[in-house]
Amino acid sequence: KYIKNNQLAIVQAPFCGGQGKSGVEKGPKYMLRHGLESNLKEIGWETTIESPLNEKYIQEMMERDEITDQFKNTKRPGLVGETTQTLYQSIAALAKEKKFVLTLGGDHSIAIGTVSGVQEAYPDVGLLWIDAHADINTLESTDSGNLHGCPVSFLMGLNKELECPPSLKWVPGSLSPDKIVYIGLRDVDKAEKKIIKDLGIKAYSMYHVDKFGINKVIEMALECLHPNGGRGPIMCSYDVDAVDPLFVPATGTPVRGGLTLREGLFLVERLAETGDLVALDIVECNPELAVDDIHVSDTISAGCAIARCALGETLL
Ligand code: HAR
Ligand code: MN
Ligand code: MN
Ligand code: MN
Repeated sequence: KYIKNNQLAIVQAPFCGGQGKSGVEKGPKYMLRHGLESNLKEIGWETTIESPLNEKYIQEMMERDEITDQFKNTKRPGLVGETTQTLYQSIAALAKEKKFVLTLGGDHSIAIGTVSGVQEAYPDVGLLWIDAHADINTLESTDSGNLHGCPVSFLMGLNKELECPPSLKWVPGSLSPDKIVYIGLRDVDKAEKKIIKDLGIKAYSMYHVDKFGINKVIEMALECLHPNGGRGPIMCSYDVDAVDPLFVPATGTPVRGGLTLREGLFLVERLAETGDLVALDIVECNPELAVDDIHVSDTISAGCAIARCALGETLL
C-alpha cells in the first residue's frame, strides 16, 4: 500500500570512506553483475538503476587522504558527510515518488543518508538494523574512528551536543529510540552497550535468536516498531556480517557465531510478507577480502538473495 506500481529504485552507493578497507565500494557492481536487476524484474518489479555518486566523485573519493579529513578521532568525516548528504537528497526524492528504495553499499556509514532520506517520506518509519554490530558509537565513544561504526548515533541525533564536524551537521537526527530494533548483535563495544541500555533501545542479540528462535524474534521486533498489532512503514538496514562468515566470508569485520543463511533470509522473507517494507540497504559486501572465488560468489549470492527475498521472492 505504500509502493506505487511495483516501482523499484536500485541505488548504487559504492562508498568505502566509513572504514579503512578498500573493496567494499565494489559491492553494487558485483551484485548487479550477478543478475540482481533482472531477477527482480522476473518477480514483477519495474526497476531503475540510480547512481547519485558519479564516477568523477568516486575517483576523488578514492584519492582523498585521511590526514587532512579528520575530526578529533574520526576518519574522513568530510567525505562521509558529503556522500551521505548526496544519497539523502536522492533517496528522499525517490521514496516520496512512492518507489521502493533498494540501496546497494558500500560500507554502513551510507545508512546516515539512506535512513534520513526514507524518514523524510515516511516520518513514522520503523527501522530494523540487522547486524553483528550496533553501529551506535558517538564521536566521543568511537575507538576506531571509523564512521561505519557510528551511523545510528547520527540518525538518533546523539552527536548534537558534541562538537560535530560541519559536514555532518545536515543530518536531521530525528530517529527516536523506540523506532529502531536490532537483530543479530554479537560484537558490541562497552560504550555502545551503555548507550543501548540508557536509551532503552530494543535489541535482539544472537543470544535471543538462540533462546527464542528467529520467527519469534522477528515477531517481537515488528511489534516493537508498530505496537499493539499496528502497522506502518518499515525500513531494513541489512549489514551482511549479521550472517555467519561461513556463508558471508567476504566482509570487513566478520564475527563468528552469526545467523545461518536461512535465518538471515527468513527475516527478510517475513518482512516482505508484511507488505509494509519500503526500503532496504544491503551493505558491507567486500569482494576484495575474499581469499578465493568461492568466497566471492558465496558473499555476493547471499547479498542478492537477501534483496530478492525482501522484495518478495518465495521458495514455493
Ligand atoms: N564497533 C566497532 C567500531 O565502532 C566495529 C564496528 C564496525 N563494523 C561494522 N559495522 N561492520 O557493522 O569501530
Ligand atoms: Mn553495520
Ligand atoms: Mn557489522
Ligand atoms: Mn573457503
